[in-house]
Order: sequence, then C-alpha cells, then structure tokens
Amino acid sequence: MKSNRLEELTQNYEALINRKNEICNNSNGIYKRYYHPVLTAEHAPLIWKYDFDEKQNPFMEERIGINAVMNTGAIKINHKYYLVARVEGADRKSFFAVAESNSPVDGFRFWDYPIEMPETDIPDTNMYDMRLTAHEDGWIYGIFCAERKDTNAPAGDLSSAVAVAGIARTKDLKTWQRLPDLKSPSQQRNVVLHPEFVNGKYALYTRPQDGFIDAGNGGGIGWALIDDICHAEIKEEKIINKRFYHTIKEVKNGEGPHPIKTPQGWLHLAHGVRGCAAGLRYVLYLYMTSLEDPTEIIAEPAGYFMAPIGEERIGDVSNVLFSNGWIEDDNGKIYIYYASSDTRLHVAESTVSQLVDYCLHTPTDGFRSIESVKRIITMVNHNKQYLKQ
Ligand code: M1P
Repeated sequence: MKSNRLEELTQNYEALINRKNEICNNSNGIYKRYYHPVLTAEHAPLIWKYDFDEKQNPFMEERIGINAVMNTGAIKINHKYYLVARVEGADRKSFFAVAESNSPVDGFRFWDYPIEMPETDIPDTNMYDMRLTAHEDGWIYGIFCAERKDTNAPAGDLSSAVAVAGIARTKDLKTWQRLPDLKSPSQQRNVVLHPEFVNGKYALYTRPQDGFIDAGNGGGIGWALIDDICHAEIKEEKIINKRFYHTIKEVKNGEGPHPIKTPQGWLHLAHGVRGCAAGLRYVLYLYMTSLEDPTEIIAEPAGYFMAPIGEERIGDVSNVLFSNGWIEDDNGKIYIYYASSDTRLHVAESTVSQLVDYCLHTPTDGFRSIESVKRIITMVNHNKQYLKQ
C-alpha cells in the first residue's frame, strides 16, 4: 500500500501532467505563446526521485533531486510528439530524457528511463542541448554539446572546460549509436545537422568558439560539409550568419533546431547574445537562406523574434531564451519549444506562412539609430492613407 505522502505526490504529479494548456491571446501576429510550461523539474517522474520502499524511506524523502528541464530537441513520429529534453539534476549534471505526448502543447510525460547515452573513449562530464535531425539517409541524428574539463588548465582552475559536438544516431529514440565526436579546429557548441545532403555530403551548422564561454574570433554561425558522418571532421568552415556590433547577436549566436524547408527558402531559428549590466541576454531570432544555396542569406529581420517576458526572465541563468527544437506539423503549424532562463520549457505556436511573411517583410537592421527612425517614418507615411480623416 502506498503511504499517504506518496499518494499525495502521485495525485499532484498526475494533475500536473494532465493539466490542459491554453493559448495566450495577446499576440504580435507572428506567434502565440502558451500559458503553462510544457516541461519543468516537477515533470520528472517520481520513480526517478523517490525510493518507494517505506522501510528504506520512512519520511518519503526525495533521494535524487532534479533542478531544471530545458533546452529540448523535438520531433514528430507517427502522430506523436517527442521532446528530447536537457534535464539537469541537483548535482548539476545534465542528461537527456524523452517526453512523449499526443498533443504538441500539453500532456508530455517522461519515459520511465532517461537516455543512457553511449560514450566515446573520452568520458563526457556533461551533455546537453541536443538537436534532432531526421536525415534523408534514414537515421535520426542527435548532435549535442559534450563537455569535459580542460586538461591544459592551470592547477587550481577547476572551471575551464572544453566543448565538443557529440554525435549519436537512432531509429527509435531508445537505442542510440554514438559516433566519434566532431573533429574541429576550435571548440564547438550549437552544432546542427542539415536534413538533406548538399553536393552529396552531410552539412553542419557550426558555432566555432575560442573558449568554452567566449565565441572570441568565432564570427557567428558557420557551415561545413562533411564527407563521412561516422568520422565527422571540419575541413573547411565558412561563417554564414555573422555577429555584428550593437545588435542582439553582438557577443555570440548559435543555430537553434535544423531549418525548415519552405517554398521561399530555408527558415532558420537561432539565438543571439548580447552583454548588458545584468549579464548576458539571450534572445531568439529568425533568418532565411536560399534553397539553391543554403549558405546564402535571403532574409533577416532586425532584432529579436522572441525575448524573455514575465517569469521567463527569471531562473538559474536569468534573461535567457534558448531554443533547439521546433516541430512543423502537418497542418502548416509550427510549434516552437523554447526554454526560459535555463529553468523550464515552454511552447509557442505559429505557422510556416506567418514566419516566412515575418522574415520577408520585417525591415532589416540598419545598424544605426537614425536608420531605425527612418524605418518608422516610412511605415507612418505609408499608413497615413489608411487613417480616417
Ligand atoms: O546559459 C545560456 C545558454 O548558454 C549556452 O549557450 P551558448 O553556447 O550559445 O552560449 C549553453 O550552455 C546553453 O545550454 C544555455 O542555455
């Protein structure tokens, strides 16, 4: 028989999983947020956290703490929605776990077991931020950040780390085959596999960085063609989406999930980072590249597409929105899974048509205040004809 406390915990847990989500009606016309986060630390299954044996756990204490659920890969398979989320324990270690639902916006329930990701010869200290790509070669790839201590750091420096792109593939999200890490001349995070072959090769979005935190000379989101995904190596890397002074991506940027193919071009979601007195501010932005040449930018609206609001602003790493997962549904809808402040995971809804319209018709960045003013004057002059006398 279950103890009263376990019974109560179970009831609360089921209420949380079965809670219906609601769309927020205040919208800028581009997307709508949903009220409730789709995954939080509280969504971690009780069987992960509690020893259910009352003799061993007379106070029904939590034995394993979960701190946050955030940055998720996302995919729809056979009418079901799957999130491969970054779960962070109270011990600071992140790992991957699959949550499944029949709905894109609520009802996500973690599988009983988190993913036991195979390792390479070099053990991973931490792993996070998986981008899922159902590639035309038939595999589902998961590329993620594998983090290890920097063995060249001076004695006493226990913080310096090295980020590499870990690569794994699966057919069912259950059994994963780990491939060798991406060989790169620089550290890498935010590496994403393009879903199609390009010139017969695998194509990666990269984010070269000088250090673990700093992009340094890494000029932005890169692109590299890979001969053999089973021994992936960057031989040539070209920056396709650059960082710029006094923009939302001044300090660094990174590709989100893999881009979505639309008749007008590849639609990309990315994050941009700038510094301010409160620390780093992470926002999301969109851009598009050409279908003929996926490295050629054809549209990039000025500024951010989504920035943290309300409770999204606060968390373990405040002032952060981060996304590495979205799902294009059969009805043209797009579900954007985004994490706020490295703490919880939300969903916003839009359509391919709306996002493409946003990209193609929002003014680009003029890089100077006076250019921003000119854009507003142009809009006002245009709108005058529609004002009632
Ligand atoms: O803390 C904010 C984000 O920082 C990193 O992203 P980036 O490499 O672009 O700086 C990642 O650790 C990410 O997981 C995290 O959300």
